[in-house]
Amino acid sequence: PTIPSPAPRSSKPEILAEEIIERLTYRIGKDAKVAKPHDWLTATILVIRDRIIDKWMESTRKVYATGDKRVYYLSLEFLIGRLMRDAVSNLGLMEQVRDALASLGVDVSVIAGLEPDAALGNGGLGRLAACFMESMATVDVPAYGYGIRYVHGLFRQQLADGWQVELPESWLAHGNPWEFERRESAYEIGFGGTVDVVNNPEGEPRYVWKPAERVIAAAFDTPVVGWRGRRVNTLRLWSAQPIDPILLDAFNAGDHIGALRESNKAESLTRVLYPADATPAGQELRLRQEFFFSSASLQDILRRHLQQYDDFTSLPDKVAIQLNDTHPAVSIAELMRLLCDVHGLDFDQAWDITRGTIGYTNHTLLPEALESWPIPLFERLLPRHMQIIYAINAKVLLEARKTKTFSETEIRSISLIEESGERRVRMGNLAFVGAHSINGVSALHTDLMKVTVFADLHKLYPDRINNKTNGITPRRWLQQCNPGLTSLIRETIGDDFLDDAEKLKPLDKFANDAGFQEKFAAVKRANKVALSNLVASRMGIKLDPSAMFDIQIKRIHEYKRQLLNVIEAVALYDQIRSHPELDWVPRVKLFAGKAAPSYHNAKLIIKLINDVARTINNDPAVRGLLKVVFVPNYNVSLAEVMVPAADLSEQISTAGMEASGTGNMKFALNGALTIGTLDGANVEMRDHVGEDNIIIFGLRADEVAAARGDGHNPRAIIEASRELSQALSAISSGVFSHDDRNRYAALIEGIYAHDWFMVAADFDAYAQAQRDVDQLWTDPSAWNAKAVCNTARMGWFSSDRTIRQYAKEIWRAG
Ligand code: DL6
Repeated sequence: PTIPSPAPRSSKPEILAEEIIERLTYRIGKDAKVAKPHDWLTATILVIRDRIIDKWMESTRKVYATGDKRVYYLSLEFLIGRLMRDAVSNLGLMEQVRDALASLGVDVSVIAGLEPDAALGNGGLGRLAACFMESMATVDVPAYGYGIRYVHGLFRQQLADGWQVELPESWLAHGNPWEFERRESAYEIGFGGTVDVVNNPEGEPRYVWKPAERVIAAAFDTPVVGWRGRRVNTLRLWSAQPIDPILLDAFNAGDHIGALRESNKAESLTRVLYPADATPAGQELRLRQEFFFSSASLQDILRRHLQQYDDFTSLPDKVAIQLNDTHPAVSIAELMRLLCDVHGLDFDQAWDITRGTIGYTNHTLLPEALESWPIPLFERLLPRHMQIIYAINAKVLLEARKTKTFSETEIRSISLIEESGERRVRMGNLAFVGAHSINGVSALHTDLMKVTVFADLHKLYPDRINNKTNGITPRRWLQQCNPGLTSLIRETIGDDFLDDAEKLKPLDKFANDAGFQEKFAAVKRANKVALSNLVASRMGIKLDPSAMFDIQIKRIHEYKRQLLNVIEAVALYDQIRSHPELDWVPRVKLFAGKAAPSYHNAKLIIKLINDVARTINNDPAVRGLLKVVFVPNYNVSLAEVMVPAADLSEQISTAGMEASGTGNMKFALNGALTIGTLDGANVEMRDHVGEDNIIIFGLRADEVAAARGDGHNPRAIIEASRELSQALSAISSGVFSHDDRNRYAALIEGIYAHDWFMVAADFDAYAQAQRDVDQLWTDPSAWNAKAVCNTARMGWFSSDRTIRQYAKEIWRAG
């Protein structure tokens, strides 16, 4: 039969309003007279969702019809945040939805604020995946994101007496109107068990894995709509379900708890997101999560491929799989298993297909962040995969030896198996050898990859490492979070930049235009007032919007050096008290970010910021010239308020340690000046915005490496800097911690003893750079000119550009 398509939907406010009432009544079962704000939110989302679905189906049909290559982005994290404003804005329905709701007596901004933040990620890596999803839809790449539907995303952070306390986050508690469960896309995932060998007279023996345990991976799909609704892609998140929801025999025998044991065990697989971003979780459950979502995604990908094509020879031409870090690296062994054991390909053919299909993105050089698994654990959980990894390793090592150019030390570093100490599988090496492309996320990071972690693998496969500098979606990080600035830019240079962020460039001409500067500053001030209101209502702290808002928001890490920032605050506090006669620039230092629950020093740094804040904010001698504020529970929605309100953006990592950073890009796009080291993407930001429009200080990556090798003497440096030694001794002697004078002694002793993160080494340069910033602030016209240049010149950092590069140079898709 010919099935008619639904009629196109009108976007007139009165029709939207009618539909909202219809959903409220028939889908939610509420009378408009008694509906609560969350009911209005759900009804509105359902109406928007319907408009997305039409385009979603169109996009899916199109790729079947054209045979275009599909891209699969495998990531354990998607930090997507709220979706409603994103979807409405990308569909171009902002005003219509606002008017429709207003006609029903509902304020869109009130209900939008009720949407839970989907915090299915820790930080940069997860947020990048979310920006990429939106950009892939925008630039018309047919793509699927694959990840885990965690019941509990990243923990909620509360402060108790200045200490971080972690509380569970439950974004799904009241349902999720965006998602669709796909009962037909469910796969069995095995763990443990044994491997049988079946001899095959015609070729290689066949291996049959007989897992001891099985769970079901069930698919939940969320549509991701690109700019102007051009294309809608799918974010498919897997949820673990038991094969038997209840063991009835056990239940009938009276073992009511035991009857649910299997079910609980299965569901626990996808219950929580691991809350550490730079240290591998190292626990069995994490490896289970990694395999669970990799296997489900690959089974789904192969099934879809076979629906359209006869065999897998065309896989590299029709499918690109991108591994977001090593978390999905076990996919390489699983794809080999599926191709060889399930679909009967021989090993070498499967290996060529696997490598032709897979790409790997590395996001960190921190040695402690590189994943590896103890062999006994890996072998017990994934016995067939362990065999495959040994076979791959043999192949790679043979290839290396054949060249006769590798020493035994280099061969050991290429090996997929760590042999010193406990034997472990190195997931970075597995990802490297199983991928045709290995990319870093900024130019500096990519260069360092070639000479550090992957030096020997790079020597063996010199054409594989390439760079794809990160980007951010300008829809969320300019248009939606900063509507004031967006309107001002539109009225000044027209609308071209909405479709191509590099078309922000013409704004440059207005950098020194007094009239434009005035409007630009007024927008910034309004954003600062909004942030001040948020801080006042959440924390009861009053901020002065005419002070400089100096903001550092990101995960708390020693290498990101929030400690350097707070030590400088202490030094400045001393200076203000010692020289009350000077014209100090009023500053508010704002911090926000979460620490991994097991990261002792990171949690101590949060406490230190809060201790310092209490002392400074309550000292009348400071006369409000300096305030320090730690805003709790940093998440995407909070960033959307803080980023547009910043005057100064702190990007001060130890050079060589931040792979890229993406917060740095968000701030600069919104007209903040960056104070930063030559690290990660700061280097390319300096090239784009111009060195007069960014404040760079401190050691470079090669100088850090040299200092570490050369016996850096922090004690001598500290003794030579009066400001630094006074600040450090104030902190370590308990000036800010009367209740526990020794609280910070060990933290500060680390700076004297080894200063691994170069806090002492960079302090004087940082403090001087801050005084230069103060000087600049006293000339508002010069400041604003630089701020405007930042906005005008940041278009290149759009994730649309990044995705186009991935599509052209890695995926050959789109
Ligand atoms: O590539 C996205 C993001 C980078 O911008 C950050 O510089 C980098 O730290 C982060 N990496 C991770 C993984 N582990 N660590 N650390 O989150 O990726």
